[in-house]
Amino acid sequence: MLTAEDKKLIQQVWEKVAGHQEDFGAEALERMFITYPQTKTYFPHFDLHHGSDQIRGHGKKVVNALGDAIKSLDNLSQALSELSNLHAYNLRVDPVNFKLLSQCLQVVLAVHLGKDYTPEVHSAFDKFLSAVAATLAEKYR
Ligand code: ZNH
Repeated sequence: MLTAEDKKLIQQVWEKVAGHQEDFGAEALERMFITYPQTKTYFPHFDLHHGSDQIRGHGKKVVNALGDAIKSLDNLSQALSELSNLHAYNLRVDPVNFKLLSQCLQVVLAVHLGKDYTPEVHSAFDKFLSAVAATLAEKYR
């Protein structure tokens, strides 16, 4: 569960992400594809070369979706309902992959936010990304 303090930290950190959605998203995806190559199998239709338009475009969508979720931290299920349907019924992404992308997102935030990515922020973000992953996976059966 996210505490009131966690929610505050997440919202504060997100102000620093503003303007970098595409860069951060693309970097997280590239890290995921290189570190966990099995994740590439979900994107056979993408050009996975460094800096490709598809990676940048998709990275931006993912980070913006997280930004929308951050506006609804008290109601993640509702905020992510459509994405949850998409991942469960259409994309059928194995939920283990959500953890892998979350890891990569954390590394990107740590690299770019430096000392602002305190252990408290890390902990809050870890809980948030776990909650997002749980929500995206809740319709699987
Ligand atoms: Zn996902 C899609 C988000 C994870 C795979 N995604 C997507 C989108 C979004 C997202 C927003 C778009 C939609 C539309 O267009 O409508 N994701 C997300 C998030 C997360 C995720 C937030 C977490 C955090 N995914 C994921 C993973 C994977 C995936 C892990 C694997 C590995 N997705 C995917 C795919 C798609 C998506 C494949 C489709 C793409 C295209 O474009 O085709």
